[in-house]
Amino acid sequence: MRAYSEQIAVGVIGAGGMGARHTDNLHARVAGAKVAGVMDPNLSRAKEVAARYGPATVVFEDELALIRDDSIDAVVVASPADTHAGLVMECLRHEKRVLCEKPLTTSVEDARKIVEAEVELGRKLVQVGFMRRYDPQHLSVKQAITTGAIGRPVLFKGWHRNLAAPPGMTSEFVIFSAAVHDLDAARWLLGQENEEVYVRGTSTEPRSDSSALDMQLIQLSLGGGCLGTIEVYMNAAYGYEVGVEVVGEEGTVHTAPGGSPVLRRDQTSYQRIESDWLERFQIAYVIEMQQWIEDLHKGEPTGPHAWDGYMSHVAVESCIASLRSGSPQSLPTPERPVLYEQLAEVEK
Ligand code: ISE
Repeated sequence: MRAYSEQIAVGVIGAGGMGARHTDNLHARVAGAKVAGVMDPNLSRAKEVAARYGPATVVFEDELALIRDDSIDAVVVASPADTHAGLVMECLRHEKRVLCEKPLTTSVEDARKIVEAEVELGRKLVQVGFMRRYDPQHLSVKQAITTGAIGRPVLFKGWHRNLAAPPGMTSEFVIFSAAVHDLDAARWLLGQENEEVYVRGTSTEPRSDSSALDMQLIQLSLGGGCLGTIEVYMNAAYGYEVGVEVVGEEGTVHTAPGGSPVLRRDQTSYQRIESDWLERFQIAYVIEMQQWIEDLHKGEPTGPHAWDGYMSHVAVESCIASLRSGSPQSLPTPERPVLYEQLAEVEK
């Protein structure tokens, strides 16, 4: 395994909104690392982002060249979802640690191959960008559950709203790109696996510019007798909002709405609502990156691992099957390799 110097040299693939957010955080808000390389198929965009960090940041024209380059210690993958599997596998071939944005892959088979490759290596090199696991509000909810403050959890309720759907959004995209976060949050917060899903959707057409099902409701059954609902609405129009409530036998815990101050005036209360995930989860992205870098200095990453990425995709695939068939779907129960002992290792 590579020995890192004081500053881990990170190469970032993808210089769009998410990639640039990670490079900015690495450069300005995270200790123990530097942005050593940036790659984006849009070369001028890559150059523009790299220029923020000075001449020592190399612009790569090829993502495989970045992964293979000896000067790059670890990789962040923030490119489009369908490129993730190939890039993560290449990192594993070169035994480089990789923080891959969600979803880990776009198929269960590819996620399984990543798990098998790690098991073969006998080490966890992959972390998946489920940033909610680092969000202080979600962590407080998790703490209330694990300390027993609400008693045995019986119901998970998640809501997830986007200001406006991206162009070309499909009904499947809503599940694999958006609901994947909520499916992971349910199993992580409750410490239970998703067992059955039932998904229905509706389209806000003609208000929305496509007939894709931009509002979807997922009903869940989890191990341990817990039920759940997840609402994903891609064209909510008023802002970006993510929230969760867990109802227990002795109480309930939920995230609070927004982090902005509440202004009260003229018998009215005002609070700004964030516009997107970059704004809502900025603190979570910084903590996620800082923790990942600290973990790399110490040893193995402690965040959501390849098995979590795989299990989230198992749930995604079952949700897509349910949406298409109109009936509930039971999730398969693959055996967890010993490499991934705990259901959820991020307790911080
Ligand atoms: C987007 O792709 C993300 O990754 C965000 O985290 C998620 O909240 C949003 O719904 C997705 O569209």
